Amino acid sequence: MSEKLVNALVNMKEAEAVQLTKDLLESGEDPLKILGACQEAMDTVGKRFEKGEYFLPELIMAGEMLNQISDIIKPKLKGEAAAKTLGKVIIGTVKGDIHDIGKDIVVFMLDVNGFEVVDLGIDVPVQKFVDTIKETGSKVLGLSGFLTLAYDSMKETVDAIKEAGLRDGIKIMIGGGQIDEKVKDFSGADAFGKDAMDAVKLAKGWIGG
Ligand code: B12
Repeated sequence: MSEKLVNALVNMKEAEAVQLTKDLLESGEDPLKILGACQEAMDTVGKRFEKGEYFLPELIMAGEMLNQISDIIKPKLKGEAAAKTLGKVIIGTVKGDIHDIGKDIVVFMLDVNGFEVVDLGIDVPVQKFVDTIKETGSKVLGLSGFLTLAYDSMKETVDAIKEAGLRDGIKIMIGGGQIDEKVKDFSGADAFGKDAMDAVKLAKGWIGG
């Protein structure tokens, strides 16, 4: 059935995609697997966009469908700790990039797993990250990005944190669409996470006891 969901998303069948998500959840499917199917579908949508088969309206439509689906899924993503006891995590989509659906899922998962999340939103200037680390004393930073230009913004952010003398006190994880281990090495971050659960695992490994 998740194959059907992938097809509905790729073919912009909004009502069908929403219904299939509800059916999958009702039949007991793991919500994280449904998110995985969404990621797979978005890869195909992105490729069609690159090839000139899809245009901006399809990207926008894909974003809208994803937002609806994540709203349906979120209540099913249960966390282990309700109290925000594990520590603070700062997160934001880096300068020049406005993609936030993946980041918002990461924020949600960190939150339900017991972290206090400081979400700086999208297109976050380098200095804003530096200032927020100083203000909050947070020990973990998450950088999200989807565009190729986000690689440079991530590196600039990590460099600015170093220059401000804050690098030793903070662990930095990166993630989002096309981000991988190579971008981690290029940017100087500590770790790359492929999905929201990775973000939780990394943060727990660093400050979660
Ligand atoms: C939907 C979408 C949009 C929507 C975004 C809506 C929104 N509010 O976010 C809109 C229409 C606004 C959009 C705009 C653009 N987009 Co766009 N978009 C996409 C698309 C199809 C899906 C992205 C998405 O939401 N994925 C679904 C989420 C749930 O999955 P995920 O992102 O992978 O998230 C998970 C993990 O990555 C991880 N994660 C995410 N963040 C973090 C952070 C940390 C710390 C960790 C550990 C993990 C982690 O956890 C998440 C949950 O499990 C992608 C294609 C793709 N394959 O990603 C193109 C894509 C990213 N866009 C692309 C482009 C080109 C654009 C535009 C430039 C188009 C234009 N001409 O204007 C603009 C950019 C505007 C800007 N300055 O940012 C290109 C980028 C190409 C490139 N090399 O740079 C892509 C790859 C499409 C393509 N193949 O060409 N886009």
